[in-house]
Amino acid sequence: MGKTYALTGNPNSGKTTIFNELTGSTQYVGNWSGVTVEKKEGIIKNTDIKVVDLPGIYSMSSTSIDEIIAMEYISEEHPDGIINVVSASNLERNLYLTVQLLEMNVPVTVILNMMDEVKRRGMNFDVAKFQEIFKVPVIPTGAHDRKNVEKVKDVVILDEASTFARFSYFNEEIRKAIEEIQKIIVEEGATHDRDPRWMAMKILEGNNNIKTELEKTHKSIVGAGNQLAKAVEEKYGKSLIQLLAEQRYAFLNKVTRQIIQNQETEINKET
Ligand code: GDP
Ligand code: K
Ligand code: MG
Repeated sequence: MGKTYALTGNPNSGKTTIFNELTGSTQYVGNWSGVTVEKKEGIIKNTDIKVVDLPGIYSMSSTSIDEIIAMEYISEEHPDGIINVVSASNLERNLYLTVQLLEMNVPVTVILNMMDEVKRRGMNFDVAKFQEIFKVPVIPTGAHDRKNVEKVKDVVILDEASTFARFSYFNEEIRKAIEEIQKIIVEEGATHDRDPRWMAMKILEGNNNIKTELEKTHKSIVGAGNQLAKAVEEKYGKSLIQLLAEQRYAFLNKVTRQIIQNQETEINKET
């Protein structure tokens, strides 16, 4: 059996364009089980690698059926790799999903799309810097230049999660809370092949899917999570979801400035 890669990205990042480029005419369209959301699959041309097109999403917060489908597919079906289509011309927002994929501790390859737009706007985009920060294979591409996309079949086969310092951008209190829950998750054997640190963060965040699952079998984990989350939320007067989002964005704002030097152009032209 060949490998299976999941294709993810924000709406409008060029996911469908890349999917068509990768798979040519080998596509199969169905529905995700139980819902009427379209599920597209295909085979990467001249390989036995399957690509599953996940719904376009901005984050992994499980606030929509699309986000739930994507999160559950990645955390439970264990694809061999994630191909994350990132719009280079809307970098900071697109990276908000990328860091959350990296937080899941799964192998990620980034297709940096819309590089023609970046060039057209006169932005100076440092691809090497991007690679250095996120420690993932990066394939830059754009309209009129799709040759690079073929490289996916070689590079995603790395099969290893990035050594990117996931969670390092959260403050110490939050990291400690995550560690504490992570310890209980491991002790209780509640991971079912998912990353325990990621699960701990999701529990603190109040993720309904994971909490509902653990309520049945590992009630004490949810209890401990609620208690820790409450303490942090009361101190800051904000929800954990909000705190995590703010701290991710503070980090992404900083690194986006390192990757794109003359970023004003991006901000001015963003709609
Ligand atoms: P999806 O929503 O992520 O599936 O994105 P699509 O593949 O539908 O692309 C959204 C729009 O961007 C379409 O009009 C595409 O033709 C266009 N597009 C896709 N890739 C590129 C690219 O690299 N450069 C430019 N300029 N436009 C692109
Ligand atoms: K568009
Ligand atoms: Mg699409």
